[in-house]
Amino acid sequence: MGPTETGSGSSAVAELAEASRSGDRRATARLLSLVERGGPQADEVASATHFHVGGAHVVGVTGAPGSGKSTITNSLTTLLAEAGRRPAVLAVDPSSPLTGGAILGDRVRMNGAAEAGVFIRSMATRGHAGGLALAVPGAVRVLDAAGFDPVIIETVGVGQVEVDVTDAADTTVVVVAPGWGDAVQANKAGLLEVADLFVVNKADRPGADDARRDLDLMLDLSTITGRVGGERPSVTMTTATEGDGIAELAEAVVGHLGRLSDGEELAQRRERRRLAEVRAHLGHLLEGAGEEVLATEASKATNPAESPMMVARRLAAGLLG
Ligand SMILES: Nc1nc2c(ncn2[C@@H]2O[C@H](COP(=O)(O)OP(=O)(O)OP(=O)(O)O)[C@@H](O)[C@H]2O)c(=O)[nH]1
Ligand SMILES: [Mg+2]
Repeated sequence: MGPTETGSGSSAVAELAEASRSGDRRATARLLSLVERGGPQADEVASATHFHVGGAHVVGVTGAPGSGKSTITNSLTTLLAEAGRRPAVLAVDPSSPLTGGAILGDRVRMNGAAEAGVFIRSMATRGHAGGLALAVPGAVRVLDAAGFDPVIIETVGVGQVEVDVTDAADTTVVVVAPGWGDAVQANKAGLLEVADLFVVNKADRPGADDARRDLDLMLDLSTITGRVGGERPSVTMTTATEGDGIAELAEAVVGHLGRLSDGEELAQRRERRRLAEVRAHLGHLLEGAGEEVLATEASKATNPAESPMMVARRLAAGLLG
């Protein structure tokens, strides 16, 4: 921990936040480290960045392991950077411990984007106090306040996690590839419900057309009609390694934000996002308070004269009263 981090507390964080806003990428990286660690300093970062968010377009990219999310994110953000945007990438790895830091594969896959000036950060969230639900919105806020737009969150679709990430994004892109991660798998993983846009990647591989057909069929048959006023999610075919289809994907992503902004949908989604974050904080605070009460009243909690439920009720009433 550097001197500015341990020094005068919130003013040091405020200084970092100001430096980050004026384009100091090292300051941004340090703020992200504080968010990643969690605890009181993460709260300070939240306070220092909250009023400076500029409403970056937050795009979640999720899908099965190896489907090509990083390669797509690399090409997409390179394209956007070359078009004058200031993209940032948050590669979230829910399975690695905190000390994991940079994810090597992602780094290699995103070399091009880094060269084009895209800000790239890997974040491991296993062991994070409060978990993904707290760390991701905090990190997105830092990047938004630093002036990055869009902010792309890449997450491996390993279960509940990608649904949590959906909570943090304006636009959710689900990547499927021929073979594992095809439409049926995506359906099983609940990804059909969270997708605003689909990408069938590895279009150069045999089976890509089948994957697209399956996906189209499933989208047509399903009662799920997408989330923008009943809009059916579009399907873009890409060969990310060649950059094929990436311009169409960029158009679809930008177009989706446009449609969200036309109506109430964007505001509603952001309200839901805020609510989800408040809920996560509330849960975390209550959990912490509960542990504290238990630590001091453990003897009462183990008293067999009361049922565990009764003890919990009584302790909760004390907490909330
Ligand atoms: N043939 C082909 N291979 C691709 C394509 N896109 C990505 N790949 C390859 O697929 C492998 C996985 O790509 P990644 O971009 O790392 O996939 P990912 O979804 O980010 O993977 P995880 O983050 O590990 O879940 C790499 O070897 C890529 O080079 C494509 O369009 N065609
Ligand atoms: Mg990846």
